[in-house]
Amino acid sequence: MKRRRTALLSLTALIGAALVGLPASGAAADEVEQVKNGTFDTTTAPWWTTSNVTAALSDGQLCADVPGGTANRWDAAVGQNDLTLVKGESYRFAFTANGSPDGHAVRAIVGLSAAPYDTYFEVTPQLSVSGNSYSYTFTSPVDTAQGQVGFQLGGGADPFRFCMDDVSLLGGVPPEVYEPDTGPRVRVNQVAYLPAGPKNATLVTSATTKLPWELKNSTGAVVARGWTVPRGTDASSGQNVHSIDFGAYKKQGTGFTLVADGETGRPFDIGTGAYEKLRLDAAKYYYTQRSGIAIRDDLRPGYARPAGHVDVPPNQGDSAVPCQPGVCDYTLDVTGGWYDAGDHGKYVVNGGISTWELLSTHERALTARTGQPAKLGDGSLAIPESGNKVPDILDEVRWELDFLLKMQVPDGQPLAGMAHHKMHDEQWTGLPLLPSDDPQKRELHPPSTQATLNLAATAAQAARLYRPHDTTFAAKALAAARKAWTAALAHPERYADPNDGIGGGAYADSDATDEFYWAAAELYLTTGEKAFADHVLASPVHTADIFGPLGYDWARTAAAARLDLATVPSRLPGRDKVRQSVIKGADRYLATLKSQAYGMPYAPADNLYDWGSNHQILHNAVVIATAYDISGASKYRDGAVQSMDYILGRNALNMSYVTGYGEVNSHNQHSRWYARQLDPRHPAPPDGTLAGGPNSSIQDPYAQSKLQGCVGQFCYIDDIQSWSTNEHTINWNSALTRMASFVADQG
Ligand code: 9MR
Repeated sequence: MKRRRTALLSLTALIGAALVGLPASGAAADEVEQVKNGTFDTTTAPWWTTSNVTAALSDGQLCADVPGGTANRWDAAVGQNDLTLVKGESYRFAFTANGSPDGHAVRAIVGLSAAPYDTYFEVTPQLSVSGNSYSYTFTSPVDTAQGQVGFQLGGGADPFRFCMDDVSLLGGVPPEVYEPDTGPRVRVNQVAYLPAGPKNATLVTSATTKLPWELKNSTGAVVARGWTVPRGTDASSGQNVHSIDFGAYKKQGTGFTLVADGETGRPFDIGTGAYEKLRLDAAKYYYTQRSGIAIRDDLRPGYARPAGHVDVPPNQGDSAVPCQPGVCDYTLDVTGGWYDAGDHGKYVVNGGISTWELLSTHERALTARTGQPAKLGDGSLAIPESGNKVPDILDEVRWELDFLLKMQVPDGQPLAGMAHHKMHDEQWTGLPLLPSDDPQKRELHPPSTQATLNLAATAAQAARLYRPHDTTFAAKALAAARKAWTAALAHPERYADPNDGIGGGAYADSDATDEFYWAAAELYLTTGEKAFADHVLASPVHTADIFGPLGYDWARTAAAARLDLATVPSRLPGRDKVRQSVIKGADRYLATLKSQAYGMPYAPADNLYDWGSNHQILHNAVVIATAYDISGASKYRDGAVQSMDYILGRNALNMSYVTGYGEVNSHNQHSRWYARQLDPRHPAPPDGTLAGGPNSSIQDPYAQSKLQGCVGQFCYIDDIQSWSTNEHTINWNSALTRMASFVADQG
């Protein structure tokens, strides 16, 4: 038994298993402990440390004082050498550890103790003061007698104390293979289909010829029947699938089920109500992301929390934030704004696309034939500003815009008018951690051309949309946008450092031509000035084919410009061609959607799902939806509406990626304050929170321990530790808000 498993798994270098909280192992006869003295009862021998680390026994653990100021993780370490590893053998690597103060990480490895110091297994958990147990399974890719277990502790600015106990490397354990529970093989939109809209489903089956299906209402009566269409092997999942089209059925109701091949799919509604609610929930997500303001329980029951990063200890506060050393000698008040995601960072680049997309949701409501501006109007979102006669969606976005404006370099400074790329903690912090409990120093990072142009674009767009409600703010925003534009022209190639990813994300981008195009477009649409039109028309991006397979995002912003130039009224020469280019892009996404047995407008090259693939699917749907707004052709409306099915459950994992929507849905998104999975005193993410979704690169250790070798749609796990597949962010929920709003408008 063991040999067979081992042979199978030697195909991959490592295979992961459960992490925290494994039951004590029922040791089989051939399980052999490789580590000597992992319990530290009387001595720390034979464990070694680097010379800068002092280790000693403390309460039956090994505790090490780790110095600050080292450059690399391995510059401060504790370890044990001379371990024997057998190729193809599966091992369980387990330990308990804690770190004080909170927020430090340990890189725990099993590797080679001599050059070239190969690493066979590694994981980098964040340590907490109270401590955690960790347990992983991996398969050794080599035979060696020079194996090492190492705990690398360096690379941080501040000293900390690290303690560990019960270190074990048990050989001969059966590898644990993660199998997601994907439920019934009939895959549907678990939320709702529109009565007059398309209704499609996917059946996973080994059958290669057509099968009968039945649609049942909530009483179990069959209300429609038909035949499946075999689609062969689906590349995005590796499954043999059929598709089902039950669009001829148009009656409203709840609790429908679809039955095929002896399986009953999860229940769903036919109606529009769910989308009206989703439009609101997706937009309400932003209030609880706010920094610098206490979240009120009367507005969000269960989500109240103190204001984050105001100047109340242990926060160092965002009202006088210095630059990283050597970057500037002033401080800025950068209070407010939204936290980016599950971290406490605030980034102009990602704030920009999110702001644009929410403002565009409002702008579309003003310009599109099916738009209904009152739906996100005053009083719709239960925010502190509700009742002030300004549309709530604009009030919410204003919270971020005010922050973006504060990130502009002040007059008199060398880079005046540019925007700092981002501000965040000096070091990564652990989970859970309320914004108000974050003790880290906060820093401004260098200004970048892209951030400056994000500011120019969104402030310019804001100027035209807030003008009817607040002329003073509109004028202030436009002045800031112009200033940013001028500064970007003067500094066209100041890019964020791709290695600046400690304590916050890098959001690095080495091409600003799309951001120049976007900012020029927004400035033109707001002012009508020829200089901006000239820049738009002269930009190579203006006529480039920008609607590629991945979809637009924070780094690729040309579509923001193109969609606005196509829909916001203007006298731009050649505007018809711009509109045609959107239709052409939509045709391509429609063709992709039709070719996919799961019916989504997404087929990335080599089936490599990108970080945040769910929002890219929604963004491709936005292009299709915009083609409908431009042309009125129903095929675009139907394509855009159908794209929601994938997000809401018609996918290989048979789950809705929106918290609170669908019978099985993502609800453990990576977050420092919606950390219910780690501590039930915290809430889960609020209803309407979108998970990032399948990400083929699985950058986080948790996903790596579970999903090695995953195919496309399977590269996702609903666990709080999986920050690369299961985070939530302001730029992903803006895509959801935009699409939920469109679909609700089609009711
Ligand atoms: O969404 C971002 C993705 O496109 C990048 O490849 C990745 C690495 O820079 O960062 C992602 O954004 C994260 C950001 O860096 C920090 N806050 C959370 C964001 C979502 O995971």
